Amino acid sequence: MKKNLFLTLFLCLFTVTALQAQNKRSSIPLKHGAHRIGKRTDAEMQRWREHGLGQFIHWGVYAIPGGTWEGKYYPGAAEWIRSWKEMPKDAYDNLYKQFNPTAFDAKKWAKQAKEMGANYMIFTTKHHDGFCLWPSAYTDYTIASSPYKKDIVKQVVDAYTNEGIDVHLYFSIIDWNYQGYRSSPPVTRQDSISYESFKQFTRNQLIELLTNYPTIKGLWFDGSWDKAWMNEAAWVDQLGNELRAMHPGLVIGSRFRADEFGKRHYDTNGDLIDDYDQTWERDLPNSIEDLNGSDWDCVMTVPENQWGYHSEWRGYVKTDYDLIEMMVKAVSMDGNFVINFGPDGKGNIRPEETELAQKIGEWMKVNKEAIYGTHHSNVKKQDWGYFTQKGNKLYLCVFNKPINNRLMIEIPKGGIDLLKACFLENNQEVEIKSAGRNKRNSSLYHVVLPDSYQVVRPFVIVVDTEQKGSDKDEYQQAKI
Ligand code: H79
Repeated sequence: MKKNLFLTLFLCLFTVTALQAQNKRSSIPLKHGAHRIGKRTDAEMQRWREHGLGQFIHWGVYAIPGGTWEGKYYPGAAEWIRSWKEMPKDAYDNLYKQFNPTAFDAKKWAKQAKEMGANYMIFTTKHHDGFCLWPSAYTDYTIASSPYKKDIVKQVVDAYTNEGIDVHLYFSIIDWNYQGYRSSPPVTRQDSISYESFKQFTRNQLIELLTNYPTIKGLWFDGSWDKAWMNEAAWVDQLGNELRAMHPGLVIGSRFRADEFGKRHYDTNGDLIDDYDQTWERDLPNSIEDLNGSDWDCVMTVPENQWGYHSEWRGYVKTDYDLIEMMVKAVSMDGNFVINFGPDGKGNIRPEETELAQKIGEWMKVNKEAIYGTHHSNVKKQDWGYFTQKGNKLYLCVFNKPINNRLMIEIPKGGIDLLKACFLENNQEVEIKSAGRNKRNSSLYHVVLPDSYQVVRPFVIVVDTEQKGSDKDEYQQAKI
């Protein structure tokens, strides 16, 4: 008996240690966790993956106060002003009566986004305040009740789609306007009835959006951290299935639902929920290892933390340089980068954002080949910048020009041959010189910049490469 117990204990310990040695995760059967291990492989997702650069637009009635109320400055994010103690809720909830954005021109916005180089955009159909920018049949708190009246979502979807920019719709689960909305799980019977009506309302609105705007490519959810919502894992999962069935190819990130144990983004077994990792808000990973092999995007504000229009940006405001570097860094780790814009209450995109869009667009005009459809390169990162890659082309995106004008590249034994290097900006060829081998038997090369080269902005060198003949198979394997 004792012997058996020892044997059992030993076997348990052995199994746990063996699993740990293999770094295996737990595998609890989940009904509402990830429904797929690994990336989606369909054409719609591949298209999303290749976007590189996107635009976010936060627009709603919060653009009217623009982060101030009766001369007082709201230091939080402008779209959150309703939650500020200085802002009477009643005053906020009547702002829609003044919402009349006479300068709104969706075509102008879309043209500017196109010129910036955005391949997709995300538009706030409804933020936490609950105000709908489309004429929803399920509430009166919509654009149809404002003096403006016209469907804003439709104009945005059509204008961007006509420019060849894919549209994704932002939708907040939090809804401060809907009477039945609860952030905490219902306790009383009355709460349960209210929350059921909120769930139906949410479902109706999502079906309405997919019905009204069939050309959209995805839904970008927010506010799904409410405990009440997280408690509804089975119902939300079913809703997701329903939406996907209605709209094949629909892209939904990891911020829509929790699993049955309340785990968000990555389920109890550590697997990504839904199509891409949506945790990278105002934050970038440092290395590809931080990403668990997931698709992902990063959504970034221009000032520190303002999404909706704030009339007075305080603190550091990112420059075109900062945003271009973040975009390249994201793409070098297989992510998309999305820059947020917050138009004002009249529908104008503020001059600072217009200028950024123009400057980023100028850079993209010259260097977009290094961004669109490119991916992470296995070539080891160097301090001068970031590598991206597409087929046999390796892109050296240079942000820190070395003072010796030599860009180091390290190629492991059996890797690729570097054939030819050129500036993307003018096709001018640059020399590639061998710099010997290092201790690990990797080949070192220097791409030698002309002494006369004056850096005025980040630049890209494209290197044509070829797999080494005898080692082709080995390299292919290394790539996987
Ligand atoms: O629309 C923009 C913001 O208004 C919205 N998301 C972006 C895209 C946003 N809402 N809240 N936040 C961003 C940050 C709030 C974070 C918190 Fe929480 C919610 C802190 C506590 C509750 C999520 C859940 C983070 C920690 C727990």
